[in-house]
Amino acid sequence: MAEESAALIRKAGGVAIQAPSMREIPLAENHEAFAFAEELTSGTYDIVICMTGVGTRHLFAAMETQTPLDDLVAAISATCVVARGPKSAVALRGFGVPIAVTVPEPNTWREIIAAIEKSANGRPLDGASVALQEYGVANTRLEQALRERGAKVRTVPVYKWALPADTKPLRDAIAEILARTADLLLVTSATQVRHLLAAAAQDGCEEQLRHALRELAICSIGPVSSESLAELGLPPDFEPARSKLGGFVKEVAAKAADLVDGKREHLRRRAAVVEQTASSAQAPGEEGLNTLDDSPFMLACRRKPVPYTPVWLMRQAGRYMQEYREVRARIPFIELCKRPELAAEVAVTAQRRIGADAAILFSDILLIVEPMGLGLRYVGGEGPSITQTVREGADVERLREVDPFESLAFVADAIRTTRRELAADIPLIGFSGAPFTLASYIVEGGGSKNYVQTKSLMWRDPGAWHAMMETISRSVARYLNMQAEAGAQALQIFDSWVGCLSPDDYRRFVLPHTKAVIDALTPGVPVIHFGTGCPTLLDMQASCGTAVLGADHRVDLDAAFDRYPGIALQGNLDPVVLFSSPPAIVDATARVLASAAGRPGHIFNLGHGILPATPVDSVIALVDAVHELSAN
Ligand code: 1CP
Repeated sequence: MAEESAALIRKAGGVAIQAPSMREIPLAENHEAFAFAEELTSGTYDIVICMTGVGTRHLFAAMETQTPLDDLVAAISATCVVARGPKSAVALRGFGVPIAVTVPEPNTWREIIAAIEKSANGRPLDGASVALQEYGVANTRLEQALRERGAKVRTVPVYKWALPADTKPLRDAIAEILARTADLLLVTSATQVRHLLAAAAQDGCEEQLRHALRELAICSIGPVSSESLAELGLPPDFEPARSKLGGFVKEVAAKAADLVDGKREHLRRRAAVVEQTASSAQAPGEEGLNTLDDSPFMLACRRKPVPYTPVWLMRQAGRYMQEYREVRARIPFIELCKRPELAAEVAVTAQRRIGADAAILFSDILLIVEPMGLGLRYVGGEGPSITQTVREGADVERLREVDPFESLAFVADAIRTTRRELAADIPLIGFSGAPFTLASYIVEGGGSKNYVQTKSLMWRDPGAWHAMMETISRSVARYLNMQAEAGAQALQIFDSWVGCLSPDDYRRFVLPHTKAVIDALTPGVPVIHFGTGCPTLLDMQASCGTAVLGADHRVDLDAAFDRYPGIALQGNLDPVVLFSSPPAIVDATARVLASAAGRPGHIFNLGHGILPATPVDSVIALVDAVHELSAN
């Protein structure tokens, strides 16, 4: 419909840059499908997993160009056929294929594995030969889970669309977008945008293109492409009332000026906020009140006077809270992190319930290890467990640097959703693990007591250690910048386990990397550098260029304020105080506030996260006490 769309745009007074981005792959070119058909009819497979309805139909259509449909249906019916969801089930039934296993909601790899293992008609996975139909996205997690259980897996990637044979018009369009000559992007299918990004990636300019695209007013024809755009980190600015091409272009034309102005205004305001935070010279309220920027938490990050001491608590959304446990009873932890609307609900509910002055993104520091090429599981809903750990130099080489826009887009989405649902004056904190704490998980494979593997690698092979830390640091910096861009007002770096190191080892093996991360972060977005159990490292942590330093309960807050005059401090009530009694909680809170002595730049927090057995009433009492005792 390129010509028709261009004509409509011109008719409405616009200039159309036409860039065909999709080529239909003829059915007869699907060689993967033919190879699969041959194996299928010769009885190679025990189990066939159909992931999507469209993909299943497309696979059959392609195979049918070479093999009679009856033979295909007979061959697949002789295997244990698994339908991932209702759509693939409908497609399979359409061909008359009996389904041995149907997978319950939410249809993730976990349910697929569990359904196969539970099914009476199912075959054991150990030693089974499994074919996995793919369409659009690879299912690495499922593939890995099948292999871990002893299955032989063959993926059958069958696609309908490829990049056009001639990509010159697409590349020309990319050049125009990069040169900022375009104002609006009209999207009628998400595949177009995927291909646009893929073409840019081939030319090594994907990141620049993403930046430029965020400056355009993005118009999406309907909810399906809007959802995919949001997943790609490019949420649309406009969607028409009806998903019809003519009406779409007409509505965009009518609103074009407003859309473009609105986007420019949004970018201008963002830049102003960043600048204002960076300079921190301006008194609040001078240039119109910015509720977020003038919230007590943000003022404290910049060491400005506050009406009362802001407080939030590490792990404020967690197992100590009934509301959280209810959500968790239904949904595995990783799924919860990957579903933006649920992650937002959990984060916002916790902030409101306890009355905290900031919310923290609901996620986990370990999600970044999956796109690095490692496996991640939370065993028994508790401690994390990582497979394919790094133990030596050769392992470091296969550690992948993360493109967060690609593989952690759900985090950006969770930030946008949470930001939308939070009150206008409640800042949202994004976060990541610090390079050392992440390295400790990547090497040990989980939590650790003595960090034997981590320290051994560090001392035995400093070259491999630094290479690993560099890969992690670059990934962390990009990840945090993505979070800031998605709408996080501040960024916390958790170095939870760094206290196991001597000052000399910290200086040699960790400090340069953490500093590199902080140096690479978007200027003007305050960074909170947190460690625990590491009072002897505090000077070096303070030297990394952070706006806010985490101080745990082992630190004398009064002395720390004097020692780091240019830095805000966050802390530092012992989390175990919350198990004592209401008067004892108030007393301990008053003591922490007294050691801060009303100096600007104090953010009240615990020394470490809220423990799971903490009574929620104690947490609420603590927040109230901070507000009441510190109010001017
Ligand atoms: O409100 C919030 O703070 C929730 C968001 C959040 C954050 C900031 C979670 C959810 N995890 C984290 C950070 C995190 N994760 C850290 C740094 C903070 C700290 O030092 O406490 C660390 C070390 C992790 C790793 C991790 N994830 C652990 C520790 C295990 C160990 O001993 O190595 C655990 C238990 C998790 C799982 C997890 N993460 C978050 C929650 C709510 C949970 C529990 C999962 C469940 O519901 O069962």
